[in-house]
Amino acid sequence: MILSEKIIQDHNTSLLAKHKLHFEFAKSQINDVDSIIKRLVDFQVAIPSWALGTGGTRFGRFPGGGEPRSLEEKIEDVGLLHALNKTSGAISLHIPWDIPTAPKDIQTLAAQHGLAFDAVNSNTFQDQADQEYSYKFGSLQNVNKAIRKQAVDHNIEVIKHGVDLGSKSLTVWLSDGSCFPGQLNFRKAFENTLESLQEIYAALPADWKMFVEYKAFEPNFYSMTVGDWGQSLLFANKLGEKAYTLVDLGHHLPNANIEQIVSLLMMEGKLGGFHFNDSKYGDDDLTVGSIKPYQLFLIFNELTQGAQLNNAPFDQGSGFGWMIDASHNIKDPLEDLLQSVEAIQIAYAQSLLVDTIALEDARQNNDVAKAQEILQEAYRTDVRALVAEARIRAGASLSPIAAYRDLKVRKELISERGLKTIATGL
Ligand SMILES: [Mn+2]
Repeated sequence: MILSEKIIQDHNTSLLAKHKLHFEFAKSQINDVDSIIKRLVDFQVAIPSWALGTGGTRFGRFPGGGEPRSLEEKIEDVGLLHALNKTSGAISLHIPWDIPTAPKDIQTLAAQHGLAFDAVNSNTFQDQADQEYSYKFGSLQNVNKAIRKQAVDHNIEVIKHGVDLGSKSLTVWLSDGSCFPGQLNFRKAFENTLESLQEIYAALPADWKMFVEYKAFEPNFYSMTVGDWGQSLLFANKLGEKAYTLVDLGHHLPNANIEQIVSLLMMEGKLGGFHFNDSKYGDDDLTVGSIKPYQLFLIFNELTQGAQLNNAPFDQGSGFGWMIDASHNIKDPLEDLLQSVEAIQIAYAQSLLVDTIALEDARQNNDVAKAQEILQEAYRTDVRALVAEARIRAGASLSPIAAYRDLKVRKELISERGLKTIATGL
């Protein structure tokens, strides 16, 4: 299914009058709306191939209808999202779930939908049917050199698939760790992992980056070998200038101060990118901004300020990896992704409203209340009309979810693909 710009424009027509009223009001309240809108138009968030089907929990999975059955259909789904919001212009693939058998054809198809290929992701947290050794006791950390080599070779194969498609980065997330005290020699596990990562790093093309993603717990519940940003940064620093830390919002212990982590990683020039999602308890993979929107704003505030200080804008083409990483149970995945992208845009726009000079002045004078007021003034500003206006100017839908529903996208996907399809992936 393809949503043409004409269909989307026609759908916008009935919503335009109301939008104009909202936008005029926003313009009267907010300075320099055109520059904010331009930055919103330029900002793209990658969609992971595994978020297009219904996720599950260890208790069950309740697939929806019309889920993509192939890489081609996953690209088609991201194409639908991008047609609706013009902000989802990249797809992130997971190997071996999405091995491109005819990479040139896949590249052409993606280009037809206006999509680029974001980071490629390796998978050594599951055993595949055809692999020789099991990752039950870890992959890059494994005490057995042959198992480590198998995992290294897999990562190098993932890089090759990425090269074929025009990706520029590899994301490595390891489930490696231990479940019980005594199981693992922490130091040896770190050293083995470092040696394995160095072998993968050596296979990176010159213009590639490696993102080292961390996670505090799960599936290992006593220790994770890349368990927090400190461990990730340690690996990234030892690996070299092409290695970066990747922050997944759901991969922290409860109440971690993620915005502070972001600030310091940017100071070190080692923030590689983000996996956006939201959570209340653990790695819940809930819709971005659905639980802790103020935290999301504070993170974007650090990103915006860090980018200013580093003189490195983080919109399209900056080399940062911006991605949603979510896969949950009950919503239509495409509606969820539209909501997530919008939440990211809102937080980004609000962060651009912060009076950074006044904030720095308040900090310098230890004016705590003033500093808080400045941030909350930005956070409490309704920027939704700016986000909508950015979509109009980019040729997207004024209201992506309304268009998705009114144009009966899911019904059409079910009629094309069937009711009982299951996307490959988690
Ligand atoms: Mn992630």
